[in-house]
Amino acid sequence: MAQASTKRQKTSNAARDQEFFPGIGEIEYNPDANASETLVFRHYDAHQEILGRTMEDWLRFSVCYWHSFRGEGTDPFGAATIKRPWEDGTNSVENAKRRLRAAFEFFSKLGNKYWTFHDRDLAPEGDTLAETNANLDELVDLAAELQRKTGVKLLWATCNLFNHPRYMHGAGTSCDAHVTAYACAQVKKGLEIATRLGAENFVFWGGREGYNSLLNTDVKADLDHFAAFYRMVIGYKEKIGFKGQLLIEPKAKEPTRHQYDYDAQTVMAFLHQYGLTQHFKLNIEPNHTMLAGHPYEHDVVFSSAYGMLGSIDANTGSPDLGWDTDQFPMDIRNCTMIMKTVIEQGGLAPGGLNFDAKVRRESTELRDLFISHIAAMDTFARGLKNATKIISEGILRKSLNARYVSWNSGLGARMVSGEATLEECEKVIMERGDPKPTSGHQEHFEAMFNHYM
Ligand code: XUL
Ligand code: CO
Repeated sequence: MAQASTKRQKTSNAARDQEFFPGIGEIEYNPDANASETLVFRHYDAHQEILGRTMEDWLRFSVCYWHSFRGEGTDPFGAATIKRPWEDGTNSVENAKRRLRAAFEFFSKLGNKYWTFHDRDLAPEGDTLAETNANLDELVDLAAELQRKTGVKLLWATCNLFNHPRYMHGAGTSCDAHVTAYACAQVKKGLEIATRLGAENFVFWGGREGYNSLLNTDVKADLDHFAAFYRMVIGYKEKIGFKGQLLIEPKAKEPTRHQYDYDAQTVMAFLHQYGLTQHFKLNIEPNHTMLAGHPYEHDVVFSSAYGMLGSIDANTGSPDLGWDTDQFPMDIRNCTMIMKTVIEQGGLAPGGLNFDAKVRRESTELRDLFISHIAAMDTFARGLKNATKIISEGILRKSLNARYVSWNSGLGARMVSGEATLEECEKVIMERGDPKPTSGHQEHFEAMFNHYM
């Protein structure tokens, strides 16, 4: 008996000390690194101050668990290409724990302060909800210990309400109330573990919330049920005192033909329609924004304009492909546009920039996992610096304000305040005649923007 427990002790000590990324140390900042040195930060200097805040505080980088620690390089046409050394081919709790230790070693070396996960990425699903919850508790215990040791915090947790066959018709919008009840039970546990781990947000991405055919779908019933689901969520959140921000993540299509959370404007209209606006903000993923047929930064700008931008899934897609590719954001122009909006709204906290991105299935080495994150962090750091210049110099803003100057006084101001009437407008037009044509100067704006790249 004593021997067995000593042996078990040795095994768990060995597991604790195992290094999963040998040969890679803490990633350093070196602005002088040459082009081929991709395991260093050239622009992201965590403690450098910009506009009275550190880069780390502006950017609030987070690594996502599902792509970086559960992703194996599968795609709709191909099998796994990536084999990680911590995987033993089983879906056991033991394997899940080893994987989590590997993840925290990665976070500590990379230097991100946050992580995100789905409940089902973290721990294997059991035969019953009780068994599943017990598995989750074991993993959450370890996550709490690793968070304490490393100082890495939970940006957000979410429930996977789309993968299991039970959710094939939807979760919060299923035609079967029993299924929605299951989703509610799962979210109850999700909110409990999020509370336990101090999550700063809790995300809802409605993977199966949508329709494939309007012939078998009552869209009004679905949306009423969705609102009822969210009301129960708010009730429990308040009951247990979960302090995090609730976030909804829009996506236009995939996996369903039409997703109810199509884009930022659709989600804001839904929340408004059902009186839920004050309880939620949005988690915007630009890759999804492009699937809705919008420019990269569109939903970030729209949600921010209405005070609803809560957090960002920092990734990009290939619009030429047209499906959800979850690539690492590497485009300096795009990241500048995002950071311009983030600075203008005074920051993202309690949200952050979560890399909901995966290495390409051909990028099979462990170092690729580091390089992708480092390069994306550097791209956002450049975006932050560029946006800071744009905002500090104020030249773009001045030109923008000039375009709208007619609304600041006279009839424009009276229309905004509600004092003006159609009759008054008619009278003014009769007196003054047609408006003079004005130039939009789009190319002038684009040239000014390029000056800062
Ligand atoms: C799916 C997606 C999700 C959410 C969390 O496209 O982005 O990973 O971010 O469920
Ligand atoms: Co996402």
